[in-house]
Amino acid sequence: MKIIPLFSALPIVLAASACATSSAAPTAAPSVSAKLAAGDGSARGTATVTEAADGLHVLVKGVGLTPGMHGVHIHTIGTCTGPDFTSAGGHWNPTGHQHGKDNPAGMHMGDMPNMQAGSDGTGEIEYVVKGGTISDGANPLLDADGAAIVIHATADDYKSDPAGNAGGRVACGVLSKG
Ligand SMILES: [Cu+2]
Repeated sequence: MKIIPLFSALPIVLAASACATSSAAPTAAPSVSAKLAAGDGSARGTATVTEAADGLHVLVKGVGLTPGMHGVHIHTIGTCTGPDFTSAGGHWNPTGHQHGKDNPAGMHMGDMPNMQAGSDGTGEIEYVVKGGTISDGANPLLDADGAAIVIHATADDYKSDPAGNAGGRVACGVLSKG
């Protein structure tokens, strides 16, 4: 009777060690992340950008936001100086288009869907920037001056050049590796 627990435990140990070995082997996909903050330095969430075959997979999680819709973009300079965050420049636009998916002359590569913040101040968007790369290719996200994620006070109308009439910049985070 005492030997049965030993035999039943053995396959679990073997399976666990095989798992640990295989998960360490593949190279991780290139990714960068940002901690978002308001002009007064308080936390406003996080962003991660992971490169895949179809482009950049962007996940932005907001906290402490005013309930309602907020424009969210990738801005072209990785500098977040409060309180207005104009230091982050305009939208990431390596292809030289106007703003917005509903603009016939659009859109910027940094244009993304609005985030709906709930009554608890949290919201989330997931979006794929098709054809985007982090460090490789002709138009990498992290060029010499980097890039930032910005959340705006109000909704992006998806067509007004250059910034969708989305109001002030209420949160900013510099994208960086690790
Ligand atoms: Cu913006």
